[in-house]
Parts: sequence; structure tokens; C-alpha cells
Amino acid sequence: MFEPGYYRNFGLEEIARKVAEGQRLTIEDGESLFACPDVHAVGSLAHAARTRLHGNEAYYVVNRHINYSNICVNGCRFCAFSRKKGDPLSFELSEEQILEKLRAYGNNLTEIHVVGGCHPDLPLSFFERLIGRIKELQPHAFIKAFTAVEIAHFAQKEGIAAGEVLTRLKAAGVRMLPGGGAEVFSDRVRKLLCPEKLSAEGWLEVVRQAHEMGIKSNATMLYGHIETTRERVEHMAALRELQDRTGGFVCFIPLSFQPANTPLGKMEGTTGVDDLKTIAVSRLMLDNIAHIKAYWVMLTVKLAQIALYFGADDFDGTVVEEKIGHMAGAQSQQGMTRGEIERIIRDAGFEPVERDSLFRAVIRD
Ligand code: V47
Ligand code: SF4
Repeated sequence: MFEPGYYRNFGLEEIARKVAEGQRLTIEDGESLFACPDVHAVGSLAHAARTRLHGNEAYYVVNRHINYSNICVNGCRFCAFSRKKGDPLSFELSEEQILEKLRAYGNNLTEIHVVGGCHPDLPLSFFERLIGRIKELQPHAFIKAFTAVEIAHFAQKEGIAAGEVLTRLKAAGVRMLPGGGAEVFSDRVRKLLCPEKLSAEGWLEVVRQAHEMGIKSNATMLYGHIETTRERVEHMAALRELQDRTGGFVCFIPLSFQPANTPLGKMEGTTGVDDLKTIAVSRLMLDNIAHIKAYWVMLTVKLAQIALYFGADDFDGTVVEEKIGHMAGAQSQQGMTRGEIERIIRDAGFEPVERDSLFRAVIRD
């Protein structure tokens, strides 16, 4: 943090005091941080909060993303990934094709991240079997699979409760839910951009149930489209409230909107300053979520590196193959090696720590 007088210049003196004393920020504080014209002022506060939690360490995971299918019954206007069934650009991987992708990567994976669209036909039994086979193939890997939106979709399709879906998938080998599908909780935004999708309350409820059952999760926020900064901060506050009750969120991931090939393709996307401020405000608002991810896929590797000084402590992972951001024009590479990630983290002045999905250090021989 800078001297108190520095923050006085931007009317952030009171917020700086709260950060120094570890006090919770209000929604209005979050809005003031977004409104501050000096990204360094906001970033320095977030860096102080991040350093208090994680010192000089920056985390990464050796993982692989698997998108089993892009066929989806929803038509979210920010999505370039999904296709309707029968579309020439739709795809649906068989169990064998998925296992083949994993075999190709060897036994080194710490985390396997499995998500797809809300497929109209695939039964829950397909996913139970798939997860079981993945677990058999890579028993040491942590399976992080299916967003709250997919869980609710499986429940609706099968005519059973979301809790039962979670129980069955947990028994099959799912250990954690990824944070996708949260978008922005604002009803105004959801009505305009993703009216068919699981509601904000629905998302929070599925995640709450998962946490109650001992299944931890991440949480995301898709920003940089039509939402206001107030709506971003309200989204963070809703997550903070649920976290007070369950303690089940591991990491928060702000997802910078990639507009290309989406119905919102004429939008310009976020700027670097907006990305950094959003990471910083997330760190400051989410005082009860330990980790903030700089997801290099959406941010670019270079900006994600700088984000480590703006409140982020996690660089995500090797990823290997990414479709959701890249089909929407993300300019980053497809995957990174451990060596590349460690170099980026070290070059930024941090100590790389290889982690598992729950942020426990991974020791390799
Ligand atoms: O749910 C869709 C978002 C999410 C676009 O939990 C878009 O560890 C940007 O959730 N531009 C999928 N974002 C990604 C995701 C994720 C990624 C990495 C790690 C974790 C984790 C979760 O991407 C979707 C949606 O919210 N999305 N379209 C787009 N055009
Ligand atoms: Fe389907 Fe997810 Fe894309 Fe929405 S964001 S259209 S739910 S794949």
C-alpha cells in the first residue's frame, strides 16, 4: 500500500483504512474502486490483501480441459462455443475419444476439467460411466466436472432433484465443480443475454447443495458486455454471502468477455485496465474466498502475469486444449507447459507453487 495521503487523492482513504484493518468492504466501496481513475491505487490495495494471504507465492495446476460436446439447448448471446444438434460445427466426443485425449497426455495430470453444453439427449448414466472410466484411467487426478448449469440440466432431463444428480456424480468420482455458468447474477442482464439459462438463484442453490455435500466449487463472473460495475460488485457480494454460509468456494475467476463470433460480436471487449481493476476489486470484495485466478486463456499470458500484482494469486494451468474462449476469438495460445508457466511466474518476481484443485502443494520427484 502507498501512504494514506495517496488514497486521499482519489477519495479512497476510508477504503484503504478498511483494507489495512482487514474490514469487509461494502457494495458502494466496490463501486468507488471501479470508479477510481488510478488503476495503481486500486491495484496496490488488492496487492496488499493478496500478499497478506499468499505472501510471495503464485499457484498453478497441471490440468487438461475436456469439452465433451458443444451441443447445447441454451442460446446464450455471449457464447461462440455452443451449436444446435445437427449443425455442421457441432461436436460430440465419445467416451473412447475422451479417454484417448487423456491417454495422450500421460499420467502427469493433477486435474481434469470436464464441461460441455446442455446436451438435449445424453443421459446422466453416460456421464456417470464417463467419470468412472476417467477415474479408472487417471486414479490420481482430481476430477473437476460439470457446472451448476449442467447439474440442473441433468436433473431436469432425468426428472430428479439436483441433489440426487450431485450424489450420483460424486459416487462416480466428481470431486469438485468448476465455476462456470454463473455469468452475472443480475436478472436484468440474464433476461437480455441468457433467458433460457438456469437463474442466478438456481445457480447459487445448486452450488449451495454441492458445498453442503462436501463438493467444493469455484465461481466465475463473465464481465465486459452489458453489465454495470454495480452489477459486477453485487455478483461478488452474492458469492461472498454464500461463502459465509458454506465455505465451499475455492477460487474466484473473473472471465473477461471475448466477443468475436457471438451475437454480441460488434462489442469491443474489455481493456487491460478494466481487466486489472476487476481482478483487484474481486480480491478486495471477496475477503472470504482464498484465491483469485488470472485466467490467462481470456486475459492473455502477458496481462495475466501483470494481474499477479493486482490481486490474483493463481495462474490456472496447462489447460492443453481450450474451446470456449478461443471460439470467441481469445488471442492466447491453446495450452502452456509447466516450464512456461513457472518462467512467467518467476519473471514476475513470485515463487511458483504447483497445486492441486484444492490448492494443496504438489510435490513431484
Ligand atoms: O460458463 C462463455 C464463459 C465459462 C464466453 O472453475 C465466456 O476452474 C468469455 O467457467 N467469453 C467457461 N467467457 C469457463 C469457465 C472456467 C474456466 C477456467 C477455469 C474454471 C474453473 C472455469 O466461460 C462459461 C461462461 O461463463 N463464457 N462464452 C465468451 N465469449
Ligand atoms: Fe450453452 Fe454454456 Fe454456451 Fe450458454 S454459455 S449457450 S449454456 S454452452
